[in-house]
Amino acid sequence: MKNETLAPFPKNFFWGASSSAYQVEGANLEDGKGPSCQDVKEVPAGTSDLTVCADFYHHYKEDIALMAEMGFKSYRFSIAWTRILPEGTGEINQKGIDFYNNVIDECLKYGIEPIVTMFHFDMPAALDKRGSWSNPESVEWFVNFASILFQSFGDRVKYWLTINEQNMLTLVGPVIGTMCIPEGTENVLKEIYQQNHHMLVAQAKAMVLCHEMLPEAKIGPAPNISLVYPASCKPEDVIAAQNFNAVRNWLYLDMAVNGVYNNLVWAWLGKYDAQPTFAEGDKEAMKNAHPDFIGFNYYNTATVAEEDGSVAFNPVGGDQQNSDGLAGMYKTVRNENLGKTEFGWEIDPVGFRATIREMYSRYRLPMLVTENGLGAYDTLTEDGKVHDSYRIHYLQDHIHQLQEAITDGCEMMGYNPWSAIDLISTHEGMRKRYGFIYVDRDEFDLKTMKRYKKDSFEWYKKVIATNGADLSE
Ligand code: BGP
Repeated sequence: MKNETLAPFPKNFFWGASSSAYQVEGANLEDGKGPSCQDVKEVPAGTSDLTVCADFYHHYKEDIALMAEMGFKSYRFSIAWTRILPEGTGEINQKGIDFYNNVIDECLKYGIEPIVTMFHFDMPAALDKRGSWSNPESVEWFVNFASILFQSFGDRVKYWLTINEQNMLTLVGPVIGTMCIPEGTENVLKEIYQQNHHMLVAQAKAMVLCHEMLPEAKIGPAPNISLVYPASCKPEDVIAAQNFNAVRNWLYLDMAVNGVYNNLVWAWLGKYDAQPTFAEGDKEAMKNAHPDFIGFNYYNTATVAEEDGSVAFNPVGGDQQNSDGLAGMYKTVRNENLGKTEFGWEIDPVGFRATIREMYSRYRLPMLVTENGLGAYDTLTEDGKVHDSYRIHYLQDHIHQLQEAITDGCEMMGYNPWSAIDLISTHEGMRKRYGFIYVDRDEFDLKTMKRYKKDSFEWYKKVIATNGADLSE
């Protein structure tokens, strides 16, 4: 469909940006916070640990003021479970509640809508010791945490996201540092999908609870959705693309929205005796949950071909955007039509439009972009500038395709790219920067921690001021 003219962005569109607690806050064991899996994991060689990050914990006023200067309408951030409940369950840490009260109030002071992710990759270490998501009790742990959040912040937080990138926790947990498989597990695939099942039930129950406790609030999932292309029009490649689409994308949204397991995934798990076990009431719980919108992260598409027997059986290989393939299901191939970031992720703005169109036609719910962005090496010049035109170009192209998708009839609530401010990457340290705001620190040298406005900061300010009408540099 060629659009001669583009529909304007909706009024009250949530222009903003994202972050997550464990990647931005620092102060990882301060003021009573307990350790999460991120604090106890072995970080990849040559990358910073997560003790200081961007030190948002001590700089939040200054940082939110900068977001306000850009004109943010929304700020999507996560709440660290272990700041609220240091052990994951039990005693509440009042200082943790105070911190997020301050962050929320600071946002509201500037008319910035807080969009809160309840869980972003940071399982309490104390709960990891009790089996993490493998333990059926994890459903209640999460629901208890959710009820504390709704109780404490629900008077001011109207938009909630349940679990960030549950699909990546399941598909590539080891690279993010989140996978906790109990010792002696024989069927690892089954264990992974049992964990996934517990997360799905926990999410469903949290959505129902949110609607009960906060009738005015809206809640949705936040998976990482990348449309999967077939490498060619060879029918076997199309089947492979359907396989990966099911395993990577639709499993999560079919369940969140319709309360059913994706049939392709269910059949695939059956081959390995890996279908999850349902506890009593799970089926009803999943059916009862109804998200108000779909939050999703988009970085690029994937392209796959028929699996020719060359892919090893490894259900957790690769990273969020580069899959190692799945034995018997698909083989990952390079899409020669697309460029790549400096960190090896393909760049596909048109795929953003295609992904949105596909999702909207499948689920018919309003959608909120909760991440998108370019990880790059940025350089601070001697006069305190960061000339990140490469980031501006990436964002321009994606926002343009977002507008195409809106013109195509897709209902979009907002755009919150990754990330508001530089922070630590999931597995590539501080050097992989995404922010509009530069933080003066290196991988290991904390330097001044001063904030600088990148060129993209001024550009995004203009985009927001014109409600997306002026994307020019
Ligand atoms: C998403 C995660 C974020 C973030 C982003 C960029 O998968 O939700 O936490 O880190 O990807 O990824 P990376 O840091 O690996 O570049």
